[in-house]
Amino acid sequence: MGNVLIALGGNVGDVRATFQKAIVQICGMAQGVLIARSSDYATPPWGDEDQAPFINACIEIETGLDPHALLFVMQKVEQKFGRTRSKERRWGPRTLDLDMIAYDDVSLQKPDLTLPHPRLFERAFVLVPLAEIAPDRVIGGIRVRDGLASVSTQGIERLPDTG
Ligand code: A4P
Ligand code: MG
Repeated sequence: MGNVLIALGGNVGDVRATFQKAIVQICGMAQGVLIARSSDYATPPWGDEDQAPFINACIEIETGLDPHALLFVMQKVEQKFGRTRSKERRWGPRTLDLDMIAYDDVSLQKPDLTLPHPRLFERAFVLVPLAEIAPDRVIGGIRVRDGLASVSTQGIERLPDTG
């Protein structure tokens, strides 16, 4: 079984409801078990700042799939929730974005999959939820809590549980 950290993001539609359904789908399709789920956070848009705020969260799962098979599942789930990559701009608005942050300690540089995720430590919107569920995890030589301490978390707000 592989232990995997996945970041979720979106800023179109009822994103929190989408996250709930997407997590169920990922676990079902990935022969997976949900180990941990962060809170949802409202986050200022990063990269392309001219768009609505995002909601972000992170999950930890265990899966019987290898990294590429899991990426395929994640892309299927993105599509299911209305994501059409051809109509999007880079870093622009989207219903659901799923990024594989880390898969065990696998290090991989393929055209379609880089592990760990190369922009993790630039992104407070990933580090804040990740630090909630895996503060002591070391990814690419950096402890998550130390990575978080070196970025600005301005404007990021934890959302109350929906129950
Ligand atoms: N790919 C390579 N490695 C991975 C990996 N580890 N996990 C490839 C997932 N995919 C990986 O993905 C482009 C390609 O990356 C995929 O085909 C896959 O084979 P994409 O989701 O279309 O990515 P993108 O939008 O072009 O770029 P990138 O850097 O992945 O950006 P994001 O993270 O998807 O950016 N601001 C806030 N506050 N919160 C957000 O969630 N998200 C974005 C979107 C911009 N600003 C944001 C947020
Ligand atoms: Mg992405």
